[in-house]
Amino acid sequence: MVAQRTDRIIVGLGTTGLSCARYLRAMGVEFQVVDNRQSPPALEAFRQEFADVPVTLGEFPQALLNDAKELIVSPGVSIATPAIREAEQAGVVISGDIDIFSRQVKGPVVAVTGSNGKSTVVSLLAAMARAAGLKVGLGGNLDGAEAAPALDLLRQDVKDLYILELSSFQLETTRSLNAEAAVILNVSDDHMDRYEDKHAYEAAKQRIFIGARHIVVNRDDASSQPWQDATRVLSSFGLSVPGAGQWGLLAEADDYQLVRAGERVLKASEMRIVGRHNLANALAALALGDALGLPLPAMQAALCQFPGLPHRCQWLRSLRGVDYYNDSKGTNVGATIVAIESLGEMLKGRLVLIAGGIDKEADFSIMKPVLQQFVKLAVLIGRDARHLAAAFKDSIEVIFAASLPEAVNMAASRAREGDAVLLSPACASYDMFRDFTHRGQVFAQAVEELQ
Ligand code: UMA
Ligand code: ADP
Repeated sequence: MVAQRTDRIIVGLGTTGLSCARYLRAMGVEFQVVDNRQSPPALEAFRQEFADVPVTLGEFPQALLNDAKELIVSPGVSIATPAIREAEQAGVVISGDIDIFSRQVKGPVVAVTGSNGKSTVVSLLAAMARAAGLKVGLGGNLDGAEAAPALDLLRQDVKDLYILELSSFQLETTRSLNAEAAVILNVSDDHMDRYEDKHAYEAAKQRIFIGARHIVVNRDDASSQPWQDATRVLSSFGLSVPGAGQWGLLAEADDYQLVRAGERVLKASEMRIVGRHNLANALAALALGDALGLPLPAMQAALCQFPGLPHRCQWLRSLRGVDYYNDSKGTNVGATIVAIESLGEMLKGRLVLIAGGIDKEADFSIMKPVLQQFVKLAVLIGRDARHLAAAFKDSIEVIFAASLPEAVNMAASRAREGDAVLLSPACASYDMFRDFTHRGQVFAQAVEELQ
């Protein structure tokens, strides 16, 4: 089908592109689709549902883009892509699914971004809101059976509350958001292959505060502060003793108390999720829930019951005194450092780390202290294994595996009673797997098959 000009063009035919198409069709709006890959993942599903809509694959058709009124750009496509920039300079509006969502949504929205902990915090907050009897729409960047791309949520019944996990990529194209409550949980290096520098990455994250009514900040991370409108900061969380109206921790004998100012809320040992990072995540969810007016008993009940998410420091199995953990969602250096620290502190022995994949131009040298303290061996896989090896080899022993199952076998043969094997790649998965979920599944299967 020859593509004639249309006002709206969806750029990218993955999960987001498909959700945009379904939404625009439901609204009776005409559109067409472009993707610079030859076989994008949602192509087959799209052709079945939208046989009448033109799809242009391969190099972006510049004239068609320049002639449109609006490009709805998927998060995987940078707005700095020359073809998108040129269309913008020709006067075309650049938007994205979150931008459309925020203009059309009928209920309050909570928006959560950050380098790590987003999925855990939005899932916890959703559990809290549901425990309080609210109907919740949960989605955005979040993956998994419980989540939906943002625009799919608008094709369901109206909800009492919408909770969105947002990536910096999604925020790039978001011009208005107007969240009831918004937070940048933390910032550490990620996606340095996509951004010119850390400032550009942080600037994308700052867009979460556009029009926000309550801003929650992390006292332990200056990057979570808004660059503008500091007067709208209403509450904070952190791993220190909190001031009035703030959330934090009190150290007790062998435990921690999660507290709001002087008021005790919950003991850390009452929660099923473990590690200092999860204390921060629980406090962030409490601060957001509080900003929304959720009752404390519902929030406490949800915190006690929340089992944690799969692929995040998930315990799989114990074999001959060795525990196996799946942290496939550890896709950047910051997440992997946290996984090593929180498991390393609990262990009698040491960790065998399985890492590697697409390095996103990260700086692995900052892992040196935790590697030296907790890790005895790294088994490296994937496209950029040698980059990781160059940074690791002065601290610990490094070996290479050709596949993840081979890495599991090598790790199992080297781990001794009291040690643990941890998959926390510090890298993206797309060189060897469909996504981090697929990588976690392959790991779990290989661990299951160990004799
Ligand atoms: N791509 C092209 N050409 C195109 C369009 C896409 O090469 O024309 C490539 C991108 O560079 C990318 C891949 O295709 O590598 C996927 O891009 P996409 O925009 O089509 O992605 P979706 O399938 O729509 O999934 C996106 C999020 N993925 C990314 O931002 C890469 C999903 O988050 C999210 O669940 C989904 O939208 C629904 O909102 C996943 C993710 O990995 C979990 N996110 C990153 C992260 O958390 O670190 C940001
Ligand atoms: P995200 O959605 O931002 O990727 P997740 O909640 O899925 O975050 O957690 C991914 C991984 O990041 C976890 O397995 C853990 O290793 C690490 N992590 C989780 N919470 C935090 C935090 N608050 N600070 C640093 N690292 C964290």
